[in-house]
Amino acid sequence: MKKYNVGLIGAGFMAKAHSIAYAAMPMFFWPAPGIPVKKIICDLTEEGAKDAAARFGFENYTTKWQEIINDPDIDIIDIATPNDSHAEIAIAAAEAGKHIFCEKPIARTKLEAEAMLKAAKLSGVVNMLAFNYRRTPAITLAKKFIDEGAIGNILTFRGTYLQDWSADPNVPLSWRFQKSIAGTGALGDIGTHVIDIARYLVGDIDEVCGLLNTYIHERSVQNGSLDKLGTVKSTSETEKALVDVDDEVSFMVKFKNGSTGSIEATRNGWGRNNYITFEIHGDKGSIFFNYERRDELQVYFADDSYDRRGFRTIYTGPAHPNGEALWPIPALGIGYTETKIVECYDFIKAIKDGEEATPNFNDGYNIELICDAIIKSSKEQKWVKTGC
Ligand code: SOE
Repeated sequence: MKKYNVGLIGAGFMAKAHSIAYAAMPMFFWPAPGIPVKKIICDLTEEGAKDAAARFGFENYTTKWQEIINDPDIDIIDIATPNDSHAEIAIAAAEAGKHIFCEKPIARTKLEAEAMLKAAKLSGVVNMLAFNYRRTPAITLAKKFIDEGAIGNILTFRGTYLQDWSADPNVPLSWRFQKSIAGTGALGDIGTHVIDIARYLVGDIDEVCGLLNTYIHERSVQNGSLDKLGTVKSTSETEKALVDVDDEVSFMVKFKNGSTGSIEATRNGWGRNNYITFEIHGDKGSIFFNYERRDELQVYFADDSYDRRGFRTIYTGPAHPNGEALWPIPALGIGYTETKIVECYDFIKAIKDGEEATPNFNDGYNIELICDAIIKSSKEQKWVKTGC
């Protein structure tokens, strides 16, 4: 079985998720399409990198990501750093002929995304973005039902991604609140996950009409670069700085196929944790999903006899997408980790088969076009074509 040497750049929350996936993927998918080998990890400081290597199971560590790119033994570059370094690392990786797995959103701007797409196309390396939620078996099942025509032609998509980790003004200013590092706020960080799901299930987006809001305009500067996602609070004495990204975004969409919809994302929605939901209405039925109950898919088929009509709950298990590889009993429990393991399998399989992975840099670029159009629409208060 072929081995693929991984160089992971970044050592935070996402590095943890990716490391688990590299280790666990062959335990779930056997025979595996290949065995990822955790070769080297990079963090900003010697201490951080050494610690990350020990914790996440890497053979080696460095503080210079360029060393990993230049290492001929490395097959895969995994980018799990904040958004401002995605473009530079990904372009260097593509030029060195390495396959690339990159955290979402692809970059800070459409220009950066375009450059990444161009570099990846030129080199022909497999490239993939970590929009993992579409790998939740219930969402993949929704896609299967839609493709089979089980709910007919799609009329509307209503999606949300609501979190509350930044609702408290005492949550300090991490990189996620800074335009120079993150590009945008809730829009790029979590709104893009729903855009990815909408594109996956319904199709590409032609036009948007959006509104961005920032509610907390300044926060205390965070100690250290690691994002603590609301788990630490600042004291009143700490130095304050401006938040220059959105806390919340809502927008209406017109899909290219004529369907319509709406999407909302916030990190300030008290009481909501990882509230990714969508309701899709077709002309023959409906589908509803809530990530906080991610083993379940709610479906309504209008073809059912009149006295039996109603939403029913399907608990995903062995009969459903990737079910045989995951757990043998429905509702045993799908988690964030399982979505990352399926994602890892699809990525390694694409490399082995010499095929395109999805979602890839082209998808990421199109999502950036959509984000750009939402920002323009919010500024100019009008519908804007995405150019996708
Ligand atoms: C923070 O909002 C965050 O960590 C996102 O960046 C991730 O993409 C999401 O999956 C969980 O929340």
